[in-house]
Amino acid sequence: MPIKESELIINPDGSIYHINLKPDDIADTIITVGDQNRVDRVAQFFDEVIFETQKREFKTKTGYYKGKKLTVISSGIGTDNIDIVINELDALANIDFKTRTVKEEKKKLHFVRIGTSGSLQKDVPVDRYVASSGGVGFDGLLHYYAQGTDVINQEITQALIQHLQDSPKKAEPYVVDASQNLLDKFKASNEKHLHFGLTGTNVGFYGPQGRVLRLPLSKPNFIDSLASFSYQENRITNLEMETSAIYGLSKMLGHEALSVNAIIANRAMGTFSNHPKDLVDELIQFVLDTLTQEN
Ligand code: R1P
Repeated sequence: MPIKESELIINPDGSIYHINLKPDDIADTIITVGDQNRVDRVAQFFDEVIFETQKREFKTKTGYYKGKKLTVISSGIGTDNIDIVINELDALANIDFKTRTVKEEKKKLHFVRIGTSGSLQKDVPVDRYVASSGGVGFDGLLHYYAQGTDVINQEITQALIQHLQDSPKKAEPYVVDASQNLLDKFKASNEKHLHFGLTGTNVGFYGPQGRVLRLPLSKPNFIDSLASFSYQENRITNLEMETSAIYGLSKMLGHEALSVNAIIANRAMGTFSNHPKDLVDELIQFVLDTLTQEN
């Protein structure tokens, strides 16, 4: 049965609804960034850019870095945008737009998020990087998909639920592991500024990440409880707003994903980086070189 026009929305020029891309516009390795200006900061390192477009916050450039074809796309902020970006990129790779049917042979995409994030741990200071061994989602996204429960790391999820006795309503967490292949590649880099840990993802920047400006929190201890969680060698190192959804959707769709974040704030110390832009540029260069490294 063809997928209905209301579900798979194709623009008159043959591109998919929100991200405005056609199947041939993307590489198999796709870098996602939150900030649309970061697309240019990634593409400045490319040897050549062969395609670019933008619609809303979704800006894309495809090109070559050291002979490897890469796409970089901005998602904007939040897991709601990630639902759009990952589903639409997968559709470009795995749905035949002419027949509106899922292709027999599936293509595996490799997603690498280059983001910014706040550390929860004193020993993961600002100006370091964290590669997420898992995404800890408080965003609820995976609960809407039938395969959600299949891709969740139940052991860590249950340990975390037990640990978080008093968390905000409707914030039942889920934990999804990173792609082991990509994680191993980054471990092999032996980069001294790179830490590994679970990354918490939540639906807001202020209350949901325990920040108070004028509005008090319903559960003031929530962030401290995240910081004090440990299960075997796992602990939550940092918080941001996309990783859990990227990991969950990628796993359900058969893709690989890794999220690497520049630590620009340390919540435990109350500090913020003096040079966040340079830090992100250094992280971009590191990620590009690691992705093009032969094993
Ligand atoms: C919040 O300031 C935004 O920055 C972080 C958060 O996840 C959120 O998207 O990541 P990016 O710098 O990739 O956008």
